[in-house]
Amino acid sequence: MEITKTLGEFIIEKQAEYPDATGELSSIFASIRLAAKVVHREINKAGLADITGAAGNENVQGEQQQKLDVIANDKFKAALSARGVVCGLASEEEDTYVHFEDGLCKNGKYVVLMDPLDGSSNIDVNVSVGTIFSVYRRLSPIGEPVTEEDFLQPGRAQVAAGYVIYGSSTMLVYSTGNGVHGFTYDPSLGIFCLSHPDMQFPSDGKIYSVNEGNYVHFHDGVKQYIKYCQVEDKKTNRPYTSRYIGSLVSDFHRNLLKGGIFLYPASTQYPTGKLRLLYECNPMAFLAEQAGGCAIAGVSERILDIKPTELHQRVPFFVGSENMVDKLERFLREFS
Ligand code: AHM
Ligand code: MG
Repeated sequence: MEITKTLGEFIIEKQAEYPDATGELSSIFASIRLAAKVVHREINKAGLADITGAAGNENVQGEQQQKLDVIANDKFKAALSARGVVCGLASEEEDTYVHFEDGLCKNGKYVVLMDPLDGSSNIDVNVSVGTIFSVYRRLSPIGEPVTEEDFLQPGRAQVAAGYVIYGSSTMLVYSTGNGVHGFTYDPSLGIFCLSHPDMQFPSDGKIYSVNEGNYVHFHDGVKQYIKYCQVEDKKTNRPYTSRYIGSLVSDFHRNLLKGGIFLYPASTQYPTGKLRLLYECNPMAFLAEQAGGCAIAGVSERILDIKPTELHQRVPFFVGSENMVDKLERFLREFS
């Protein structure tokens, strides 16, 4: 890969387009970039845990080995609290939101919500996982402690969102509301390089991603749509291909590049869906819409318009290529 631009250079260049920019958002990206590198390093030696001591066991120094999702949470929290720009964090790994009280942080304008290591059950079997993040401007007055309201904003209010995929390569993909850009990590140089400028969801695709093992638990509209994906029809390129990794970031990333739809519907097991609105669905929906795709929770229910009511709220989640999501929505409407 020819290195044209690093993530740091790209962010500075973008910042220059906004004369009033203070550099605070760039500073948040610097924190995320740094923590992502550390997590990349930890994930890549995860297999060694079996040799050096698995999570929950003691290592040779007599210290407890931490699980990787806890490590990732700690690394991102430390990086984000170090620069005085973020005043609070809500994470899938924390029971409630964290207020960064120290020094400059209380004057920070932003809150960050994240899933530090999504799909972490896949680590033991060497399958890709990801970090998902989302940035909002705080609503509470600067200088005061953050409140839950700062975190319960609709996804539409996101200032930035993105993910890091720890896959065959590690990549950081993000948007600040001006398109979606992807950077591939070169571990030998320790830098993220612009590799996927202005990513666009193909408007159509032929991949559907869903845990079909749960088929019997789905509602009729979803069942009928899955059948539609499987029926042969040359004009519409069906049957579609089924691809499901079980790591949201990886399933989303593949569909973004190739065109497709990801479904995590409500079911009898998960009556309101499994995925978390604030840490998983909102950031992915923001990226999807920025890339010309769609994200809905149901008929006429765009993810980004939902007003959250609790931090760990779950919602049904359908995201992907515009025409595929439209088609699904028609099935949901017809068979509701
Ligand atoms: P996690 O946050 O506990 O890792 O769970 C989220 C993951 C997503 O990455 C993935 O899309 C989904 O759970 C897979 O769930 P299932 O195994 O039920 O198909
Ligand atoms: Mg998760």
